[in-house]
Amino acid sequence: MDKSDISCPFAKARLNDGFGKMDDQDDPVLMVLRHKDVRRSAHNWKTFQSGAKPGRIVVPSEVNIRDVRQIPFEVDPPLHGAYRAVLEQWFRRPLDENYTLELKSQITSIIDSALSKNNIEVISDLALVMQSRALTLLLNVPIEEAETWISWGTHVFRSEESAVDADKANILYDYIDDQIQQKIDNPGTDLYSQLLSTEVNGEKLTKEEVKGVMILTFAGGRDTVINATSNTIAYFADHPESLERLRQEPELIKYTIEELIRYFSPLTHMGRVATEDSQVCGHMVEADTRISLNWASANRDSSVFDNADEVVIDRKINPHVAFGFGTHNCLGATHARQIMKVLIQTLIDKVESIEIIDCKENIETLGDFERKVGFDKLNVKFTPKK
Ligand code: EMZ
Repeated sequence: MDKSDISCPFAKARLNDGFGKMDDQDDPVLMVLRHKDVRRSAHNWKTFQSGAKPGRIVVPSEVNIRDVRQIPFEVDPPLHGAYRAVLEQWFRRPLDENYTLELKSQITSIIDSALSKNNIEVISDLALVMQSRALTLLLNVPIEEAETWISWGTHVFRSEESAVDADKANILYDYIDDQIQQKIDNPGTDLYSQLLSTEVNGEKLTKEEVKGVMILTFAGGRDTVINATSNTIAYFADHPESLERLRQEPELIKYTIEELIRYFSPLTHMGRVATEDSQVCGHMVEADTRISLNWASANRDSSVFDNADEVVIDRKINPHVAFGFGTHNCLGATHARQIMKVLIQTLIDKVESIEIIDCKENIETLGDFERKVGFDKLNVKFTPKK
């Protein structure tokens, strides 16, 4: 087995039952495992809602550490669509030429610095730094702000002691409150100021709503982007032939990005709360209980993907659900894809090979299932292209 391999713990349950069960802080979750059922349940937002108590659709549940509703993630249609409509344009900025150029210069300097060292720990010294700096572009704030975010570590709610750490969450909330106040006093061209002047259904967004969007922007794209980029580096370490092939055929990069994201599925699953008694895959789901849409399992469903457990870098038909599915598909996906694209292009341009020196896997426990989502530590050595 290669170090970069990620096996799917749900294969048997997906085939046999179509669902898996787990407890989460005494609020059980029925995980929906098949691609078809995941898409169908995601589509059925009336029965499986996102607009439950803030924090409850996240697994592990964040109800004990968060009262603020994340927007638009924890809002159902039609209000969801109204929020989404005003946010879409801003979150498409990663496609602008200047944005891409700045991202390119950020990532180039990170890879240059990795190349100049004997070895580098990818999670803290590369992926976290890259995610934080890139986020300054998404927020349109000075790059220096990234230093503060880097000091928070790889997850804004999780710490070594706890999967939902209230003290840690409060650091983020206080920071965002403070930033919002600063932008009320001195508006600029950043995302906070933009949101503060935005109207939804004829009303200006409140401070609470702006905070809800900002918490999501900080939390949603944090460990997910870190996992996607660090797993990408591990993958190319194990598969120099893929790096070489992309050097020869760069037109394949767009397929490779989707395929890596399918294979890694950086976010294992996302919950919903049933508004009425119903059924999923022949299993009873009672009103006010939770299901989860298991993107990681759906993405390995062999009735949809040939060689589902392999990375096929030129896979052309790829209906993966790693960015979710339906109304709630990921708002940050454009930014995430752009980071992946620039990272891969930079590796192609500058790196001959990557060697994994040692690593520690990051394993999630979901009831009886254990899933590798990436690494806690990944020490590698980069060799420059001649
Ligand atoms: C939530 C979630 C969003 C949650 C797309 O995912 O990401 C998780 O990492 C956060 O903990 O609050 O933002």
